[in-house]
Amino acid sequence: MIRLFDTHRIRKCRELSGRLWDFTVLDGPRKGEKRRVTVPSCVEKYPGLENYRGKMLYETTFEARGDIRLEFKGVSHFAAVKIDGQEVGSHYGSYTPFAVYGKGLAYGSHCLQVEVDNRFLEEYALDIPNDYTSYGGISRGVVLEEVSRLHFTWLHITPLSAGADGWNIRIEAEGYNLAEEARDAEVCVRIAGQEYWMESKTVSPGERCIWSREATVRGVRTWSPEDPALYSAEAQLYIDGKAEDDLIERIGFRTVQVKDNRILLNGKAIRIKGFCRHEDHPQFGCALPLEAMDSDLRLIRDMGGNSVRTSHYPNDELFLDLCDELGILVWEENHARGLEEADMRNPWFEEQCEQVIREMITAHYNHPSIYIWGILNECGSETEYGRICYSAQYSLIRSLDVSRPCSSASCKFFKDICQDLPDVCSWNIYPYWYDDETAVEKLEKLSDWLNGEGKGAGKPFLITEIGAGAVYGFRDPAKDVWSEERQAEILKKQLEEVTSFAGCMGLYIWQFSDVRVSKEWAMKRPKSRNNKGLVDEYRRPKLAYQTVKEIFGSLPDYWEE
Ligand code: ADA
Repeated sequence: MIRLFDTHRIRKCRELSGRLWDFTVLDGPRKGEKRRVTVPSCVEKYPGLENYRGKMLYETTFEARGDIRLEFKGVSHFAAVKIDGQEVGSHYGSYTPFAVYGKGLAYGSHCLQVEVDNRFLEEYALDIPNDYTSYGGISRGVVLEEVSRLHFTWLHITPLSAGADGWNIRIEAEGYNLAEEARDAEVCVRIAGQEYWMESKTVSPGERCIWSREATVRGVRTWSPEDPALYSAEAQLYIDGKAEDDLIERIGFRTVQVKDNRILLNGKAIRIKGFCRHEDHPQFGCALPLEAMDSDLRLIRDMGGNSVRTSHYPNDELFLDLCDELGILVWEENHARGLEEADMRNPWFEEQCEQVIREMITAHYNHPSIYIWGILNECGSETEYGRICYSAQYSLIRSLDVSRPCSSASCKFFKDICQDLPDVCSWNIYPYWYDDETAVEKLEKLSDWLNGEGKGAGKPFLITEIGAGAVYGFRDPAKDVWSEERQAEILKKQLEEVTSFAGCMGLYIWQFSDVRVSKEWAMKRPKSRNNKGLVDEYRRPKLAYQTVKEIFGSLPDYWEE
């Protein structure tokens, strides 16, 4: 399954995932071994390849004719794609979609080959041994589309404001012309039974062209966590009066603003009760099926959560579709965890970060659940070189989307020199776990500093990580380190202190579930897991689950006026 709604009525599409592909190991002692594997999936889930790092080949066949567009929702982490033996494109970046084209295919069966590489190499700057697992494989869906020569590549709807006549929006659509000659086209977008025509444009060969206008949509409900009302926006592209192509997006009408130290959702100050979540499961690696994603969200809801932080990379669109439907707010971030100045100086680093940001925002723009863009978790924000990267990436975000604030989770405290750059100041803190300072002491010091030398005055303040570890099933009256009792006790103190600190707009608990870590991290992590989950890797609740449920359950979703 690719999305929770149909994205086309006119364009012929089918899913190439959700079935078995041929798989060949290309490196290591099992080189040459062949198997049949499901796509999407992760190589680490194929018996005997649990620790595989290397190249691998995925192959399948498809029937099509003419021009095709293949969209890969996520390949971890490098993909080189061939159609009938011809290379048609390549892509680095596990967590964002990309498309390749096959032009003028003859009627019949065609061979698709995807060579995937999950090695840690200098040219893959964002993937290093880390406190989570960078899995390998075609880990998200694959779609085959038979496209007309001039076709849509994206459609963005920006809700601007709710007025007396309805919601004021901006509509933007991009078309791409594969033809050798120019094409004249008109675009019409239909939302909630209303039609919005855009001016006719001539699109030159090989050109990408953007249609844009503002409009008012009448009679629609506002999207909110309490009433996550969704609507389709259907764009059609007309050539000589005939609809040749279409693109359907699902949208919600809501605004996000930052004002007077608060984050306003539809004008009301939202209180974040959130969880950081990795895409990780012992049975599926990062390729969680829909049902497992949904059940994670149900647990988050059960604990009283109203938000998820997609630490530390953009998430599967199916997960975001679920959040849209369930009214769960999302902090979505680019792919980078703990990359210090030396990592940021990798010649590929900045370009690859910017590519993730561009692909993430282009693909996920319409999700009403995403209320903030995050970048560079715990990277080198205390260094001059780091500041150049932070600054460039915030500028890029603002050039692509002015309708959401942006932020970055920092652990650099008083050394951080980047807090004047984001819209929201966000901190990862672990009181009573990594140090003995109380949460209140930390928050007071940080907030005083931000209001002065730290240059974050007037901005909302969020805790983006807080938590403690426990090994599931280790019960211990002495409350020793890694016991469930200790984790529950620490979480209670942390949450009570943070939620009673009026200057803090909310918090994200680190983390929803235990996750597998790279072997280089295993000595610091019992069972080779980051054990700060409120549920273990199989989603079995630890004692702290109930503690969090009681505290989150007693707090309203909005701050009083
Ligand atoms: C950091 C980091 C997380 C995780 C956490 C921990 O704050 O952002 O990815 O590693 O620490 O468990 O220590």
